[in-house]
Amino acid sequence: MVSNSISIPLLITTFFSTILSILSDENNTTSPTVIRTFCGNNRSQNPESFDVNFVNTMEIISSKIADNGFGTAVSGNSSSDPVYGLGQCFGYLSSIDCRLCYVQSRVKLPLCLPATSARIFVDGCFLAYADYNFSDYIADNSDTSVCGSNKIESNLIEFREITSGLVQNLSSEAYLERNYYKAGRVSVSKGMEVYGIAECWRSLNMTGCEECLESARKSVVGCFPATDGKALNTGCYVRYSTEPFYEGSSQASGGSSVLRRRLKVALASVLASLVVIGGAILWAKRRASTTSPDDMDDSSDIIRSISESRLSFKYEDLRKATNNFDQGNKLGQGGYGSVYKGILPDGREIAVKRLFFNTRQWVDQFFNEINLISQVQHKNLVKLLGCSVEGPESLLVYEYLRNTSLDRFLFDPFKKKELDWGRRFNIIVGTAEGLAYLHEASEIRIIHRDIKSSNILLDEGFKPKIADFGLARYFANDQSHLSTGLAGTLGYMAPEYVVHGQLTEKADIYSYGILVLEVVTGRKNGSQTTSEGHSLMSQIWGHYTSKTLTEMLDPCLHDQCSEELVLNVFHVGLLCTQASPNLRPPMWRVVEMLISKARNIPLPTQPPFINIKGAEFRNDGSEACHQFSSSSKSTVSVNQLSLSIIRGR
Ligand SMILES: *[C@@H]1O[C@H](CO)[C@@H](O)[C@H](O)[C@H]1NC(C)=O
Ligand SMILES: *[C@@H]1O[C@H](CO)[C@@H](O)[C@H](O)[C@H]1NC(C)=O
Ligand SMILES: *[C@@H]1O[C@H](CO)[C@@H](O)[C@H](O)[C@H]1NC(C)=O
Ligand SMILES: *[C@@H]1O[C@H](CO)[C@@H](O)[C@H](O)[C@H]1NC(C)=O
Ligand SMILES: *[C@@H]1O[C@H](CO)[C@@H](O)[C@H](O)[C@H]1NC(C)=O
Ligand SMILES: *[C@@H]1O[C@H](CO)[C@@H](O)[C@H](O)[C@H]1NC(C)=O
Ligand SMILES: *[C@@H]1O[C@H](CO)[C@@H](O)[C@H](O)[C@H]1NC(C)=O
Ligand SMILES: CC(=O)N[C@H]1CO[C@H](CO)[C@@H](O)[C@@H]1O
Repeated sequence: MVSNSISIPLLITTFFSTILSILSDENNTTSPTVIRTFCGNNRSQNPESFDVNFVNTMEIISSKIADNGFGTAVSGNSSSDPVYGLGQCFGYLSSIDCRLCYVQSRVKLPLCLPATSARIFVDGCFLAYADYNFSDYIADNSDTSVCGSNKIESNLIEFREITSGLVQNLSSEAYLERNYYKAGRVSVSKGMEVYGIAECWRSLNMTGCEECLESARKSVVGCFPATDGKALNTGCYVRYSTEPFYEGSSQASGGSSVLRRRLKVALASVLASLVVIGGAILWAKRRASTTSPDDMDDSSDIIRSISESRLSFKYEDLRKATNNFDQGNKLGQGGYGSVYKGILPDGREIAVKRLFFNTRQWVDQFFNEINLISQVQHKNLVKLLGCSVEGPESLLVYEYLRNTSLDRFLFDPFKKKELDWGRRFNIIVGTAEGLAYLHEASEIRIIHRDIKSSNILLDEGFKPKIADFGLARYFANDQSHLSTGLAGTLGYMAPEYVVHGQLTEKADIYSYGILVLEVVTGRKNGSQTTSEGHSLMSQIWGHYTSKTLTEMLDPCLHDQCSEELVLNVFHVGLLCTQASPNLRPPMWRVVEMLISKARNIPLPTQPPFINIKGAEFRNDGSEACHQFSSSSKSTVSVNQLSLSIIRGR
């Protein structure tokens, strides 16, 4: 159910996005293509802090690149997994295209994690990170060239001579340019033009740039007689092509199919503008509001129409509300971005999430998603108040909860005393209710994917509210968020999800089970192993089989509740973490088991897992997340219970 005031802008938005995709690409793929990704061979020793630094570095680069098409950054320090980064758009991109290209590279690059270094060449930009300062590096042994598969069929000798002349000229001139960028074209024969560019990263000095280009030139001419060649070097990029690949290159190339295409596109955009203007007028009339018809570019139009919705916040307001995203206001870091506390001019307290991914590219779909999620409301779900898409980055606005998150209490030796049995039980039940609602009762079926103690927020009365739900749907196609955001939460992930990528509600139920056991034992899974090296889960299972489960109860809770109740909760936790997804009860049943007085709950029959070689798997963690199908080292078979599972922190 969408009200009128929203549906019309959305309509326009959808329409516009269709037009935009036609404009930008004939086959409806708006993302620039990835030329090649190079992942380093070394793995990070400490993936969690490495990932955080990675994200911070990318956040800095994102803002620098938006300003001037180039940026370097470093986060962390030498003793704590520093991450250096460098990003640059090629000289021919407009600033909007540059951001789109950056987004594409930013989304794809984390697939290399936990490698300690990686770089990616996208058609239009470059992005790299490493655990050392590489900003003046010009070469390494992975430098290579990528040649097109089409070959020149006639005038081969002229082509060779003239194209190598062009490449020679460009690469010997680019380093003298202010921005180390030079583009040019020559005519080989009638009807055949060759276009080329040469460009260095701006962090190099002049001699470095000259050297790099010289080596790139040698490598790219090795592509002859391919019609397209690209040299991908550590410090620079050289390309030639018979296609006009850079902007501005096609204007003079008369008579070609390109020109005709441009014409068609121009016609389409005129038509589109007419329709949009018509739509806008209609909409403006309905809303009886005045919208200034200033000339903005296409994406601003989408954004403007969204800005009018009730869910929309002004970027500027949110920036002010959070005191310019002051570190002191930072509440934490979630799967999709960092969260800051803010106070609106009217005194309302809010939590503002800065998304890792700049969603400008998919702004319309994204907004649609926000619209849907904002309709999913339940007392145990954090309320989404709206978003901001018009500024330099995408922000989400949530209600603010006073008492931060469950982990801050549960794993703090002093604060955990505030969580008496009654509060803990309410948290367990409330979380189950919220999750049951997400799985079954909301209009859209939502699998949370990231249930863990830091995603359970607490209000003043210590009532639990689940945070961070819904977005996973939107980012579902991008496994990359797994490696950035979830790396630290692998301890909660169901074996079938980690290993086979099978994502159903059952994976949430597993995570919920881990959460329940953490809440009653007051221990974090994996953080406290006994001298014999037993994990929390195997300890619990051991006590369950020898009927001494109450010994695992958090000492703070002794004498606060009946043994029967405690055992009931333990059993629910164990039922939910059984290795076979089919044996885990659905959430509505969990709620029933927890609150019914009948206590006729089945007994867990299967241990959570048998931890054979947890340590070995650990380093493979984030890789396993996005390479589900690949045969990874681990030998896992859920049914045979011969599991080796990722260790928690
Ligand atoms: C889009 O077009 C490019 C070349 O024009 C092609 O390589 C690519 O496979 C196409 N993508 C899809 C999804 O069709
Ligand atoms: C990988 O680690 C080895 C040994 O620590 C080091 O010598 C090498 O330079 C590293 N390689 C990269 C690409 O970081
Ligand atoms: C560097 O990291 C160490 C260990 O995490 C920390 O104690 C120290 O304060 C950091 N130094 C700086 C300058 O950030
Ligand atoms: C990285 O190295 C370059 C050149 O040596 C230097 O200018 C730059 O400041 C260094 N960056 C950092 C973050 O140390
Ligand atoms: C390269 O530069 C030289 C000198 O400016 C010029 O004569 C020649 O035509 C150029 N070659 C190409 C292919 O642009
Ligand atoms: C330029 O950078 C290179 C490394 O890429 C370095 O070896 C050289 O000393 C630098 N030259 C100057 C003049 O700074
Ligand atoms: C819990 O901790 C143990 C030991 O640290 C580990 O083997 C297990 O994979 C962790 N995660 C889960 C989901 O139990
Ligand atoms: C850490 C924190 O903010 N704790 C607060 C949780 O809520 C209770 C009740 O409002 C406060 O007394 C605590 O200070």
